[in-house]
Amino acid sequence: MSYNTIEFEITQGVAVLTLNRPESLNSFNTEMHAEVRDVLKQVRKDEAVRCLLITGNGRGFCAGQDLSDRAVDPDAEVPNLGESIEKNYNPMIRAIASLEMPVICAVNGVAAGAGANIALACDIVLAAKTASFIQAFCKIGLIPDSGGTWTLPRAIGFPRAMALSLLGEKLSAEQAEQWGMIWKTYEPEALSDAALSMAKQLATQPTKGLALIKRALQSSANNSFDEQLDLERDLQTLAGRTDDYREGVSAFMTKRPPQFTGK
Ligand code: T3D
Repeated sequence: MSYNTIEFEITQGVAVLTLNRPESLNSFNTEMHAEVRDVLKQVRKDEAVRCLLITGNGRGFCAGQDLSDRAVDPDAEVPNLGESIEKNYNPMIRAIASLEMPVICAVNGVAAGAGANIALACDIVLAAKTASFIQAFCKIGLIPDSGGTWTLPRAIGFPRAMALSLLGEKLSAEQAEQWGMIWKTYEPEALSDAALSMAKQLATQPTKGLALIKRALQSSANNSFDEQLDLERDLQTLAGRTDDYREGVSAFMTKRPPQFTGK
């Protein structure tokens, strides 16, 4: 299927989704929402895909909602933003967070509004040293969405999350790395290769086990210590039944590199 607002390809077990509306810093219009939704469904269904990489074309990663899609005429009907969140943003964020494989985000430039929080919904965030993150919502009278009020305080702590959300200040990628909000920064020209090489490497790993790690860590935010111990027991039971666990142990015992199938 061909797309107008994104690029999508699958190579060596890696699905690469590139936001492609560079003239508006890859902000989301209705068409882009539909195309991203379609791709996320495909990735979920396709057993050959074992890692998803999300990035953007041009000088921005994503500037959130395309504001030119919103009524500016004072006489026009006010859009129901809750409906837009329910229909577009929440399903996208849930789809990314619950994908049973690692999701890497390569933030190639500014990530503002929902764009910043889409990155935070991914499992590993890499960024160009020149990139930045802006909780831009407050500048137009909105609140951070796309999971930002959940992910941001957990990533960098309440005081920093509150100040960034109330001030809408630009956070440089290097500062975000120092704060532990993202994994690593790269020289801009090195980002794409580094992200793809990490994605390809992850796509050769025990995908089911990685998905269970993701679930365990995500659940830890709401569980008590006791509940988390029980969850670890249950998820380890599942991990121990995978082909890749048997392969991992067998490869270790026979001193050969493992050949994981993701099953
Ligand atoms: O509405 C709902 O459905 C609810 C959900 C909301 C989710 C949200 O994401 S709300 C937040 C929306 N996003 C923003 O408020 C960010 C708006 N953009 C900016 O503040 C700035 O563009 C940036 C700080 C991101 C980058 O600034 P700068 O100076 O590097 O670039 P620029 O010149 O502002 O933008 C370049 C072009 O992209 C420009 O177009 P032009 O003048 O060259 O034709 C600009 O209008 C366009 N652009 C940037 N962001 C958006 C956009 N066009 C439409 N929507 C945008 N969000």
